[in-house]
Amino acid sequence: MSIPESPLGVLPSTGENLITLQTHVLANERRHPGATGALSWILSAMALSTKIIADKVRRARLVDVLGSLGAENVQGEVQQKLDVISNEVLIRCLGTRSGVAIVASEEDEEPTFLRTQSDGEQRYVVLFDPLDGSSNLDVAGGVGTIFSILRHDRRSNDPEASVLQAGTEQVAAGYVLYGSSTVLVMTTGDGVQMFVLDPAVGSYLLVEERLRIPDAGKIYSLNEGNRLSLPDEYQQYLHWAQENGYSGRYVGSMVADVHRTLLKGGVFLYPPTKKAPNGKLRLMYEANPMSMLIEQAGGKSFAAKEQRMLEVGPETLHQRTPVILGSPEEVDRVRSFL
Ligand code: FDP
Repeated sequence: MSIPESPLGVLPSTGENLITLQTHVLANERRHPGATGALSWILSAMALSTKIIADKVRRARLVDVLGSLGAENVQGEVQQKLDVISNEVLIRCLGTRSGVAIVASEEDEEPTFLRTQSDGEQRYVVLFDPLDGSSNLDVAGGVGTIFSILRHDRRSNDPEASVLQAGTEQVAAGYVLYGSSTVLVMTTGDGVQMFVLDPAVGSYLLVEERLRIPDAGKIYSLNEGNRLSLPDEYQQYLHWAQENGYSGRYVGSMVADVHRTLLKGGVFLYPPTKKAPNGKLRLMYEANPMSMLIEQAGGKSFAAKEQRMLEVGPETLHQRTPVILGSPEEVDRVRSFL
C-alpha cells in the first residue's frame, strides 16, 4: 500500500514512508545475512551521541559550554569546553557497545583500547573529530562531528597499528552538521544517505537516499587569507578560477564547507601553506571519512596531484594532509595545475 503524500508538505520527501536512521540501519543489516549487528549498534551510538551534542550546541550561551578550557589538545590547539564535552559524550556512548574495540579522537593523544579479548566477535575501531570547526562556536556558526569506522585488525595488539589503516579500509564514515538544522550524512559503502534530526520526535529522518555530488560547480572553498603562502600552482589555479567567474565560499568549518560542496558542487581545498607545509587537516578522522563520502557520492578526493586520499598509507594517528575534494571535474581542474 502506498502512503498518501503529506497534504501540507510537512513530511520528508523520500517517497512512500517515513524512514528513521534506525529503520534504515536495521534494513541494511538484514540485507547482509552474515552481519552480527555490531556495526548497527555503533551507528546507533553515533546517533545518540550526536543528538546529545546537538542539544548542547543549540543551548550554547544559555548554559555554560562556550569558551576555552585554557588547555591545549594534542595538536597544540586551544580546547573549547564543548570540544571536551563532545569527546566525553562520544566515548561514553561508544564505550557501552561491545563491538567497539578501540576509539581514537582528535582530542586524545593516544587511541583508547576498550576491549582486548579476542572472542571471535567482529569488532571495530571508531575514529572521530568530536567537534570540528569549534572556533565557529562563539559566533553560532556551523560546527560538526566527523567519524570513520574501520574493522579491528585482531592480529595486532598494538592499538596504534590497528588504527593505522588506509581510508580504503573504512567500512563506514559520516558527519553530523549542527547548522540551521542538524544533518547526518553517512555511508556504509553503498551510496550516501542524508538524514535530518526532527527535534520534535527526537529521530533522524531520511531525506535523501542516494546523494550525488554535482559533476561540476563554479565554487572554490579555501582560506584565501593564506593565498600568498600557497604553492605557486595553487595560486595559479585561483587566478584561473577568478578569471573564469568562480565564486568563493568559506565558512572555516570543514563539515559546513564539505556539506555545501556535496550539495552544490565545487571544490574544497586545504593546500600546504608556509605555516602548515603538510596541510592543516587530519587524515584519519577528517580527510578520510570525508573522502569516502565524497567518492561514494560520485566525487573525487586527492591529497596531491596523483595521490588519491583514500590510498594514503597512514603513519601516525594525528598526521595532517593537504586536501582537494569535491566535484570530479573541479578536482581534476585543480590537479591539472599541480
Ligand atoms: P577548527 O580549527 O575551527 O577546528 O580541522 C580544523 C578546522 O577548524 C576545520 O574545520 C576547518 O576547515 C579548518 O580548521 C579551518 O582552518 P583555517 O582557520 O586555517 O582556515
